[in-house]
Amino acid sequence: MMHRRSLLKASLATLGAALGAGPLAGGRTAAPALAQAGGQALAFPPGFVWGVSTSAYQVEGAVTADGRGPSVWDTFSHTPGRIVTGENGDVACDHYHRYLEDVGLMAGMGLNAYRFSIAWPRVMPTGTGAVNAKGLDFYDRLTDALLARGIEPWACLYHWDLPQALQDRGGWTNRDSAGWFTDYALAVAGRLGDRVKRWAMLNEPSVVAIFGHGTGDHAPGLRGTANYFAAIHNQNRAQGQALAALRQTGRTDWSLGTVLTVQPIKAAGGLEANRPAAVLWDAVWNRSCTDPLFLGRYPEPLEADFAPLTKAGDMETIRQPVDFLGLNYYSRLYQRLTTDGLFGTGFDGPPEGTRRTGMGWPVEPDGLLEQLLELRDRYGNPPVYVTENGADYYDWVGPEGKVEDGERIAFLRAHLAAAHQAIAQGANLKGFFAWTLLDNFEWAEGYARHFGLVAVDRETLARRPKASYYWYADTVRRNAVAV
Ligand code: GCO
Repeated sequence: MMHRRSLLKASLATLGAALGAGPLAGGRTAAPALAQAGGQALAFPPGFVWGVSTSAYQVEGAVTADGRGPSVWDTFSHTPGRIVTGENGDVACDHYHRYLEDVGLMAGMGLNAYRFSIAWPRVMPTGTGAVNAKGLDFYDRLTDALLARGIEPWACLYHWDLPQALQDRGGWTNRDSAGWFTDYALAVAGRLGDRVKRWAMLNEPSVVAIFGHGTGDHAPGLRGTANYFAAIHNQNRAQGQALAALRQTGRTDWSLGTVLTVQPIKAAGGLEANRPAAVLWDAVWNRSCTDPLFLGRYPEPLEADFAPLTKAGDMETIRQPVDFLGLNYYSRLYQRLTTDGLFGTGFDGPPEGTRRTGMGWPVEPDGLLEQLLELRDRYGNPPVYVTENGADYYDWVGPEGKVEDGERIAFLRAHLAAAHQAIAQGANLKGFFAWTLLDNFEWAEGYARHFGLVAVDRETLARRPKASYYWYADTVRRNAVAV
């Protein structure tokens, strides 16, 4: 590990010098000269969408402002022992008050899209019933600010911050949740839909089900497979019901989709003995969401478990046409058999020699290619946007006070090259959103993890663009990645 770090540090100095990252001079950034290692630039198709993604609880802060109600993440992060660092999202990046500066940072990169999430507890403080107009006003202001800078708003309706009042009624384990979500979705789209055209229903329902309801590592901290199955099925139903309801409004200028985490799952150590663990985990993590949405059925290993939860008409509700699929890709997942895992399987490491991010996640850009081709082949090649890809690294501050995050640049460059290759092989990939704009509240890890293109000083909340910010701006400007 030490060895790898120091090697990278050396190569960083070279890269940093080549980048010559300059200060952010209001408005669009003057693109620094890019290192042309091989001198080759991989061009993306015209109209390729370039953006960044964030989520409400991770950046907004202002958790009691303008009538916002508590969410499960407020409760969870304020429960001792739940967050590794003992921190919470009360302040986060204060994006709620600093959104104009943040939109300026995005404009400085020349982005044409911003994926953010809407906090349900701002819009409906207790989850159902009357709309809190002041809460929606924030997204109204944000939308207008984005459009004024030529950035298309991509709104995700749910990124994990369920109103606590709904959790008190069973949350996603309650079948009524599909109706609650649909009413909320209609209220939001009704207010913003004259300007927001891109709507994603959920973010990573399988992660909510696995870590929030199965292992208890995320809010609301429930455990056990029964909670997992209920949370998957009801989120799938909520997603389908809301998609259908939004479509029934007859708005033809809306593009409706959802965001899933889909990662290739492999048997740890390449061992035959671990193959059943990989097959099962593929069903638990990926296919419990993708198969019902695109194929109208649950994956074979879990069919019998979902059967008692599935009422007449459910699968028709869940199987909805989508105008796009948002793919969040980070790395392959390696699974082994173990007696103490949620499903008798557990996470294992990648093959020896695989590089890792600060978070310990494998760096596997070829896994993105593999995943995009699987979506092409298994699900009829739907229009896909990579809605999250990025990495946590320890950020070096160079001699001139610049954040020299060459590892993040290398990570993104390699993944964009893989994305380019996937398009060349016929994958229907239409855009890429880096995770993420700002260093932010990384769930159970608190603020210890840094995925941002922009650093945020935890004392002053001052924003400082990293080298990756300037590199991404240059990539966006060229509509091509230099490799
Ligand atoms: C997720 C979420 C993001 C995370 C990011 C890094 O995938 O977990 O969508 O909110 O912060 O993925 O872990």
